[in-house]
Amino acid sequence: MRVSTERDGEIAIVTFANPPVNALSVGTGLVGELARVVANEGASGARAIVLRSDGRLFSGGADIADFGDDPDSDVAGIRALIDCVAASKVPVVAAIHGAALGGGLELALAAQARVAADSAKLGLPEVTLGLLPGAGGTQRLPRLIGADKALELMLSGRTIGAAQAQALGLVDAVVGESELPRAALALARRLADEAPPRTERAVSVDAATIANARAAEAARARPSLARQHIITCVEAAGSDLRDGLAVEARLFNELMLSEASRGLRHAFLGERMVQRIAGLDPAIRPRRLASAAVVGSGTMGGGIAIALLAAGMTVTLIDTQPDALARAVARIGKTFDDQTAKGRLSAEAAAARKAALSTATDLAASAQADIVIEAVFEDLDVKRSVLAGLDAAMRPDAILASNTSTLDVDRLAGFTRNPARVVGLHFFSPANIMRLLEVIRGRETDPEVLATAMDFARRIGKVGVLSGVCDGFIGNRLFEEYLRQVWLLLEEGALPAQIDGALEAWGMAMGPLKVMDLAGQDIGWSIRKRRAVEQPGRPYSKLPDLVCELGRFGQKTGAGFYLYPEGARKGVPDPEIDALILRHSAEQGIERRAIGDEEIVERCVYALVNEGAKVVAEGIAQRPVDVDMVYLNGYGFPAERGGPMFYADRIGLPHVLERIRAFAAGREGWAWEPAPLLVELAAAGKSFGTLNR
Ligand code: T1G
Repeated sequence: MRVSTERDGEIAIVTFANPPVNALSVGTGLVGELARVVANEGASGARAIVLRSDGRLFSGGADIADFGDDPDSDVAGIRALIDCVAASKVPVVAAIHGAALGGGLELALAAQARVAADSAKLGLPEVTLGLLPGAGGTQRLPRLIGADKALELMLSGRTIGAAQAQALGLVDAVVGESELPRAALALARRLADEAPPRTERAVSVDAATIANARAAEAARARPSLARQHIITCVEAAGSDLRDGLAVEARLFNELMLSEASRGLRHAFLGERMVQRIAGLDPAIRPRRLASAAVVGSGTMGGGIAIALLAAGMTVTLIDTQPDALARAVARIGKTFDDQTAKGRLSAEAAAARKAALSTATDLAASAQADIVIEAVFEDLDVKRSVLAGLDAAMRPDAILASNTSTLDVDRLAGFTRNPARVVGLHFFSPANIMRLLEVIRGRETDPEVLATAMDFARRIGKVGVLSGVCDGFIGNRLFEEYLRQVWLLLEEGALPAQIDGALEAWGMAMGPLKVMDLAGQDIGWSIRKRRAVEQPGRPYSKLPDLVCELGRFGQKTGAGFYLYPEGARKGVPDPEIDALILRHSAEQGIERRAIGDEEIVERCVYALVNEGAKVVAEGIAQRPVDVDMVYLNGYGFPAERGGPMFYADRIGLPHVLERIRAFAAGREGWAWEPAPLLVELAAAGKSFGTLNR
């Protein structure tokens, strides 16, 4: 980190730097040093100050990696810096390039004026971290752009461009990036000459605005404490600035220590941590992939093509069935046209994406692609034929990826002459929407191919998580144990609506029975049949098979564990299924009992934790945080709880272990074997987080 100052005549130019995003770090001393330099320049003859930073953006805000358990040590220093800028005896002009976000924008708000490069982005995204702008933003932004617009920006956490910021009155001038230094100096000189009064403007806050915002928040499915507190802070902005700042600081500190914010901050940092491949030679640089071929134009292949086209790649969609290709091309085009209709994508951009798509019916069309992704039917013989054909047709240096979700990537690689270039890319359906992408490392996958695949994941807007080869990789392997508890709970006394209701009330986006009805119960059925052959010793409940044997595969057949009248997407409980479950319990000789929601949640969530500890110990997942990112981005685990492993840390591993042992006395043959890693960490008083490096 570095703070420097230079003079241009009587104007001081103060520059700070803290790569990679100029986070306002208290721990490294940046914030304290910057405050000292600004105060010193203001008191030693400079007639005005230009405040700028080096690097690719002005500042990404407070250093959330720094945050501990003491808000005052983490943010009070930023508030002191911002007070120093606001109280400067000479005018301060903030020169904003790249982005000014969170505390970075709050720093700029304390300046007397702001000049932005035309490419700059500005925003107060704290709410996405379960926080609120805690360094004056809730008080100064309303004074600058009005309470209504300020409230909308802080409640949404969205960023805006420089032009929109100028239209709102958030910045005073917008110039080309190369013009920024000169424009900032000119404005600083003008302010030095005019010496306008440094009074903090007042703002009128309309009571109806506050009341409406509160009502809208209360009506949300999941009201957020952060949003409620932002509304309270904006209400306080109508009073004296000092009082408002005191309200903001108090509510910020409360949020910073909240479980929800801890989980959301873990989710933010974790998404970036999992991009790192432990032990990868730093000299290995990922290749930039510009062209792709996707083989198979079904739901997955079409979704993958949309994701790649949206990332600016050219895509050749290959399928032996011309009518399937035609349907896929129509679906892809409609996806972009719908985005244009909603104002989310310009007509030009939509046209460019559609133009970047071509089709073919022969694998030879993959010859020029940088990467080829097969998304054909999940059958070993079909995969063998397609992979061998691609291996012969592709460029020797091109990457060959399989979208398989259940097959052994090493076995698939064995169908080619060059297994080193084979990697698994397990997309989640719908592939153009779901953010998770499991990158499956084969035994022989070349490290450069891995690095390129992880970088590719980031470039197409996915959260790439590296997984080793095992049945189900990370996500579905844990999901199997989660479902195992669901079947047991149904046999022991719970019913579908109670299980789904308990887990959704806890925060899961969708209950497991609904998930399986949506995905298709037949998918689970075929996996259980395969596993019954491959792993005969593994106990399985017959209950889901009984439902499948009735041809009840879920939404797609109008009935699964729920009924879907007239193809409705929202299922309704079916007394027939309840009766089937009760009959099944009786046939198993199980005396059903009332099961509380808490037990349902503990058994299902701790099943994820326990299996997560096993996949980490086996090296299938690199770190516990990788398991968290899989569940947050692919399985609807509530972000406020940070993921299974983070959640277990927050509960305390000794307690989690104790509860698993209590459940382990369950049914014969279904005993839970607590994961050795969980036992070891609990005994040592450590957390899973200590393994996240
Ligand atoms: N704190 C700590 N580390 C951060 C960070 C931050 N605010 N922002 C980014 N990083 C790290 C990130 O983890 C990654 O680390 C590297 O920087 C590059 O990030 C007082 C309390 C700025 C738009 O919410 O939106 O201010 O993996 O890959 O794609 O009221 O980062 O390299 O080790 O995302 O170019 C509010 C969060 C904080 C903005 C850059 N600010 N950051 O995107 O790079 S709370 C935010 C971003 C606050 C005040 C409150 C983006 C970016 P590593 P990256 P990028």
